[in-house]
Amino acid sequence: MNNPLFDTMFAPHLGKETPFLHLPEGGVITHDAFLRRAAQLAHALVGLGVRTGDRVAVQVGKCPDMLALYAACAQMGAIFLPLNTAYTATEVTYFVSDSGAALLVGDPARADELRAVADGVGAAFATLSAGGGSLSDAADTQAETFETVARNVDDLAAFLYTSGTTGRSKGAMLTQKNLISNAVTLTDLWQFTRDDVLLHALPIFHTHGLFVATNVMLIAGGAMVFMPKLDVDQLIEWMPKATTMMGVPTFYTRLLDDARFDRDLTANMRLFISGSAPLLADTHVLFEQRTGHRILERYGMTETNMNTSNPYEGERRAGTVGLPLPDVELRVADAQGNELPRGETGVVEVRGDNVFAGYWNMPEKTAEELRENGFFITGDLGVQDAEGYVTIVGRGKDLIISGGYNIYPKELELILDAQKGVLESAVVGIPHEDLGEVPLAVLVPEAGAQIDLEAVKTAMAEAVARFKQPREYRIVEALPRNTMGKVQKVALRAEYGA
Ligand code: MLC
Ligand code: AMP
Repeated sequence: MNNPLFDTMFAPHLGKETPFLHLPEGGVITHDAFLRRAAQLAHALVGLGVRTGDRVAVQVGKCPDMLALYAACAQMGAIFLPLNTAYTATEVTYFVSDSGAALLVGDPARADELRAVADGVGAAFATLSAGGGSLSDAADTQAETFETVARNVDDLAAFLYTSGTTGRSKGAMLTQKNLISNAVTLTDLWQFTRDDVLLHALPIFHTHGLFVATNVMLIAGGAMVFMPKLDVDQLIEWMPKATTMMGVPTFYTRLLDDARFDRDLTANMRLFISGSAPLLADTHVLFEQRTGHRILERYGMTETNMNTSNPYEGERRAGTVGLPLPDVELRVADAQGNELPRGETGVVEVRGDNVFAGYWNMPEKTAEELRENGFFITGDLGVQDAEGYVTIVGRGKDLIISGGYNIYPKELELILDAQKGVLESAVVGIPHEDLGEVPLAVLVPEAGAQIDLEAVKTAMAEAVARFKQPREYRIVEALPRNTMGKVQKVALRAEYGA
């Protein structure tokens, strides 16, 4: 194959007038039309000076052209780097600068702010949105075919930034092989075919919405109802015309909160898949009682794509993330990497074609998490039972997952510690009915100082996306510490969690 990613996922659909994207606001984009658009965008990227191997950073709202930009990058061998639309200019500056992106594509509504970001780090800038933008306009007049650039399975296809326990985000480098192998495995395991219609209400800047949902549908040749965001009314309207859905647990709890969501409404559906955060066993049970469907839970992460899945045909066990995928080796190990016997709790490690190539420009971070023998240390604590089912029992890494978005306390603590009057801080996740967890900040004032909480919140809002900002603040005299002097987050969670 010339370009394995493009040739596996996209090229087979050339000339096919079958529906690919159903747009809830009206209209359908066929597979062929989508690919013709991708070719136009590839020409437009070349026109902006983007070359094979360059990073293309994209922070735009979910729209067909953004997805076509992913296909365009694949066809021309550029590295697609999607960014959460909630990120502030400060956050985007870091990603564009750290990745050395050649181009930043931003939303026209934030053009001034984002152009300044690009200018500041020497990247080109263009706009794109559902309503158009300079990149869309440039693409409109281009040829609808593009000569696919030859690539290798080990060439990089995408960067996804993932925050870290040190507070500094790391660019996870994903190769063509990583994406292809996982998508092929999942399509087969979950029995996706060209007859499937997937309800797609996830963002497309993360693994879940982009690589799990979209890549699987591309391999299968099916269609997606391409919704801009989660909207329960829209899901309910489209459910009778769809066959499958993928979502984070919040999708399922919100559907269950709606009386219209029942057995009749889901009669045409064959599969509901959940992941990115723990699905409560209660939600699983309630869902089955209401609809007769057992949610299929799977487990993965940015660096590895998907690692485990409950079976399609066998028993889907509530509270577990299922079995290791057919081509993924999974072991539960101690901190030194010694494999533990089945039934014992330890750190989940995985190895296979799904595992990323390392963190961009961070060889020491890569070496900390990726063993020489190829096993990636997920940082998740798990246990595997005699039949192979894996249960994630906690996290060895200090991480909060809110509505499927990751929040690393360290990133927030560094900001809080730098505020006037703050001696030190700790951020912990507290339970939240809708989002699973949300961050709470505990602040200790310097001796004799007053903390101006409004000023702290303003500084936080300037620095990080809204979803990361602590929902609550507490000011205390001292943080609980163990005898080693380490802050006891367990104690803080116990105190404030209720
Ligand atoms: C939105 N808000 C959130 C939030 N999403 N706050 C905390 N956590 C979140 N996840 C805030 C906004 O800032 C805003 O704040 C308010 O909520 C309303 O915004 P919204 O956009 O209208 O929210 P809503 O549509 O309700 O979004 C919630 C959500 C969404 C859960 C539907 O966050 C979502 O689609 N999450 C999916 C994330 C995902 O795809 N994760 C996969 C990662 S990949 P205010 O104060 O301004 O009102 C991965 C690997 C794997 O983890 O295994 O899949
Ligand atoms: P991310 O870094 O955004 O890719 O998030 C990956 C993390 O999400 C994993 O390391 C897990 O902690 C968590 N995760 C993903 N899927 C599940 C799941 N089904 N159950 C529990 N945790 C999950």
